[in-house]
Amino acid sequence: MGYRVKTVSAMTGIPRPTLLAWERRHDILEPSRSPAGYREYSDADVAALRRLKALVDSGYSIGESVELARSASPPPSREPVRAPPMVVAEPLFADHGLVVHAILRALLAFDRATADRLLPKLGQVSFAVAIDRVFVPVMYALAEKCDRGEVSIAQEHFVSGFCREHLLAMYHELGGGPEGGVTVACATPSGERHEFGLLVLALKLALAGHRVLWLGIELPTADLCAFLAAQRPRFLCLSFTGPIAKEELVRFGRSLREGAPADTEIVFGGPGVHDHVGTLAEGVVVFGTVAELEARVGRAEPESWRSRVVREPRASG
Ligand code: B12
Repeated sequence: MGYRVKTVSAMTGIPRPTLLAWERRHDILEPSRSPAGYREYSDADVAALRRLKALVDSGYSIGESVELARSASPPPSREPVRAPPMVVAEPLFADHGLVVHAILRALLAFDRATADRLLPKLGQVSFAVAIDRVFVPVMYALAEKCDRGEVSIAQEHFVSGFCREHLLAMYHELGGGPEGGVTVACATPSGERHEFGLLVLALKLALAGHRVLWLGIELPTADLCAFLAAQRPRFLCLSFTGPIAKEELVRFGRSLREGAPADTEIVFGGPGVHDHVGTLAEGVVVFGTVAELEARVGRAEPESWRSRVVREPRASG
């Protein structure tokens, strides 16, 4: 025994005519019929309709929602399925997992058009949500596939290039964060081309109101030192993905320290230096997480205040 259309409409919040139109036009469900010919919906049908409704509420057209649900779900079983207990209210964008899966799937097939079509809906969520719930999960899902040897180099470049492009567009839109905030320069050292983690970090700092100078990848040490001496940022953040021995890291930290102004804190982080978390030398520290770094930068005094203190003439006595 299943649910009648009126009940399903009340359970899902989809008006009866809309539900019947979706069913007719998009071939989404095939409810069974009672002996008297009435439609009868199963728990699985109700669950599927709820997912579609959540996607439509998030801004997708019904056609896109159906495409998303199809690309992310296993083929529907003909057997009646016991659905999980009902959830009364679906939070907005509840189905971001579907979006992540569908975007990755499209990109792995080099189908940028579909991935782009799915992304504009992100206009409805904040940058922070887009980073944490879409781009980072897409990259972690790619990383897992990479580690299992399931993706080609071309696929890896295509997916990471797509994410990088969108994150850099966010950085551009934020203007690198407000003038007068604590200045944080971000780069990777020579030989390190992985920049995605650093980009995430840079965006989070800019979103938190700090001033981020994005220097990009593979900065030679001498150029970094010249930059630090001239620009005097409050923090320099370097990201390491490839592993590096502690002694070498300490040596590198010290050489940067010698070339940097005394009030620039040097911060290292990333998977390559996770084993060395802690203070490496005076003014050189390895942080394990972006949150720790955010907390540290948050405690530093704003640049505008610092420059006032430095530049304001002293009252003569
Ligand atoms: C994407 C990718 C690439 C892209 C990078 C694109 C780009 N523009 O960034 C490209 C194609 C360029 C690339 C190249 C290579 N890659 Co690669 N790559 C990856 C992949 C799939 C994902 C990495 C990623 O972006 N992760 C997602 C981010 C969000 O995570 P994350 O970096 O850890 O960052 C988080 C934290 O660590 C932290 N964090 C990061 N930095 C910092 C800094 C500070 C200060 C703080 C506080 C925190 C912090 O914040 C982030 C958010 O939480 C990984 C797979 C894997 N398992 O990781 C391989 C992987 C990292 N690559 C690997 C290798 C070997 C290479 C190559 C050498 C391959 C080759 N033979 O050419 C090259 C060259 C690398 C080089 N010279 O630097 C290996 C590294 C193995 C190792 N331990 O050395 C991995 C693990 C793949 C594997 N299983 O073999 N790669």
